[in-house]
Amino acid sequence: MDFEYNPTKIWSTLLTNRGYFGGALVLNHTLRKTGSRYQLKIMVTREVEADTEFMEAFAAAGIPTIVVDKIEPAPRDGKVNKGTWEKLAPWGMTEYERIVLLDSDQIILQNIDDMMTMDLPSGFIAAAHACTCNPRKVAHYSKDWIPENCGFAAADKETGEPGPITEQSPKNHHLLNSGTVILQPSKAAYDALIDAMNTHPDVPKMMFFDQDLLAIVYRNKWKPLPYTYNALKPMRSCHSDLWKDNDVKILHYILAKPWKSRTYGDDVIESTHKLWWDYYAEVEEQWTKSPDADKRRLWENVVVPVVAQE
Ligand SMILES: [Mn+2]
Repeated sequence: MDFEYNPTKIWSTLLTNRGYFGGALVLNHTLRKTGSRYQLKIMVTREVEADTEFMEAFAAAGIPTIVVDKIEPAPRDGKVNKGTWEKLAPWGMTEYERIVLLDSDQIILQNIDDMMTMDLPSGFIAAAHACTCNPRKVAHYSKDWIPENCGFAAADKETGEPGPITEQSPKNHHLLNSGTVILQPSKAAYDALIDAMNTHPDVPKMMFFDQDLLAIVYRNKWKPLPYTYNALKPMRSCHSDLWKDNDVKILHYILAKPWKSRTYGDDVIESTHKLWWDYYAEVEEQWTKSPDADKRRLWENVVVPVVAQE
């Protein structure tokens, strides 16, 4: 390594089990490949920490881990809405000046280090809108998830810049996707989030957990990022007038995960899986041709079982 990573600013993603590990390796690979000066540290749950072989695989990958305690809302009527609430943990990591949360089903196509220095008002987060077009007509999504109400409908088709969020905006314009989030940790911000998680009346019916909570707590306090920082793969079709392949910095494989199948459709959306598999092949080569027998064993035991082999 000919440089030291900036110790005060990191990329982070959450893993709760082995299932997304192939994704996380490809994410890390693409961060390195696009020359980031910042390090990815993976948040792992206590369950992951107890999986010795899995933890060996992180070490073999050269990816530091941060163990996070369980985070879940207080029970309401005896029921707990279980979900990815540990994605809120970084707000409490005040040893860092800035953390950029990424999802392990994302890949980085262009250097994104500008996210580490991008201007962010105190008390704000930055994220891209949620796409509420619901092109697949997922039945349990809200009835007002139709293209006319989507936040990306207000984006500038030429520049890709998001439209302003105002009180006149349709209510979906206040929704964000938490696959990419820029945040500045602070005890007060963390406490406010945890308090909202434990007390806000909407929490029991939240389908997207941290994402839904962030949209409420940070309403009018989040800076919309261009779609290029969190390009949701279906948008290549439902926002084809906005999407430019060459502008995409972060591609987000929401819904069907590329690692679940080596075959995929040749349509506008699923054909994006080829990119993931191309980068995966590079990671595979590094591990399977490694002189380190332990690394080759870990590949077989930890990665191969969670990535489609045909
Ligand atoms: Mn995701």
